[in-house]
Amino acid sequence: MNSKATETIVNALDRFRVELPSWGFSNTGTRFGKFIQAAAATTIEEKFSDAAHVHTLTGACPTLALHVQWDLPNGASDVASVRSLAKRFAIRPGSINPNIFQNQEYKYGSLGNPDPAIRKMALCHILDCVAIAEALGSRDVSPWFADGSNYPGTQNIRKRINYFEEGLREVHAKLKPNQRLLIEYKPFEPAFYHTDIADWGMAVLLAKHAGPQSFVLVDTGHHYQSQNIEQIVSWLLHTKMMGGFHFNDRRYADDDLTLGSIDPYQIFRIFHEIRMFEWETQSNADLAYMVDQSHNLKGKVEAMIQTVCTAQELYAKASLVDHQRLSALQQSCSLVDAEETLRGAFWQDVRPVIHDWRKARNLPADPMLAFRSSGYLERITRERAEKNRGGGASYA
Ligand code: RM4
Ligand code: MN
Ligand code: MN
Repeated sequence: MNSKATETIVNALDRFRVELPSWGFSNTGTRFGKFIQAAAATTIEEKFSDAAHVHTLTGACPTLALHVQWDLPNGASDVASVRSLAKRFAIRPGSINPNIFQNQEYKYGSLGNPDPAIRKMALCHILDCVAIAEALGSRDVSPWFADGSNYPGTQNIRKRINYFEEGLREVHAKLKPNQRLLIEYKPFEPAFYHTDIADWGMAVLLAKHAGPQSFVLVDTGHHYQSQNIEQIVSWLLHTKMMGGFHFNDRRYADDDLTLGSIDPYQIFRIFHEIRMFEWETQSNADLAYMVDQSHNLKGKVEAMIQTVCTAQELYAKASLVDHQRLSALQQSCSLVDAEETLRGAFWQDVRPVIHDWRKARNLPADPMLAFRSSGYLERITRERAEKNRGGGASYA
């Protein structure tokens, strides 16, 4: 690789940060049950510890996304202890995720529920999350709504749009100037007939209605098969509505598999559209890159290290695209050469440069190898095995 390409990758990696999800370290399951891992994190302290370990090895994940009900079960009264954990493990709290899907009350929805008392309950919880985010210095509040229905005719879709418009507007009104509301969409699961925020168009309209600090969150697993996600990303960038990502991979539905395990070219294409946008506009897209994965079979920490390394590789590859050249080829409709310019970057082996970048930043050249020889897994397995035998009371 020539020195210009090396420099491009180094600059890209110096910038690239990806947030880890606290729930990616805990025992999560499928709708058929959970497989328990002896080393899984069951406390917020253990989640911080695991995330810090991944950050120490990769240098790319300084923040940890928190799910309020799982990580701060006592709400605002847990803020002080989260702050001290953040300090102790040198990991900042990242996006704050309300939980408006797990309580029994939310059987027929949260902000979209026909019952005003339940809508109010959901709103109060999200507002608590806004306050928690502020207290923790987190910029993004990112609710995901499981709201929807399973059977045709059973809910008034338009009434529910109104409820969402009202509720999200009230949430927006409570944001501090530096905060953002990221609205995530998902076309299926747990609701299987309609979900209230099914796609990026609905998310954009709701975000616009809520106010200027609302943006869309794209979870790569939340699309129908064969949907062109990078086109959605391009639209969101163009309309300044792109807020951030939940990265994962999928083969069928919201599988939450490790990033790039099924279709690395898909993630590369997303990164490419972002890099190309930044090159054309000479601006920083300012997106929250976050992981949202559930590791049922792979070891939790290993899966996360693998994910972060894959994200770095694909981001580095996307940074290698010759934008000037590609732009000219697109303009002249030189199809094969344009496509080869993109594909050529994808097929570059960026790993040697990434190894050197790591060494230059005092990071282990091979984070997975370093993890396996660190003794960390053996230690947490010893310390946590007993607790994990019970399976844990909470979902994550
Ligand atoms: C949902 C969605 C949310 C995540 C939950 C656990 O499918 O992706 O972002 O918080 O799963
Ligand atoms: Mn998600
Ligand atoms: Mn999901």
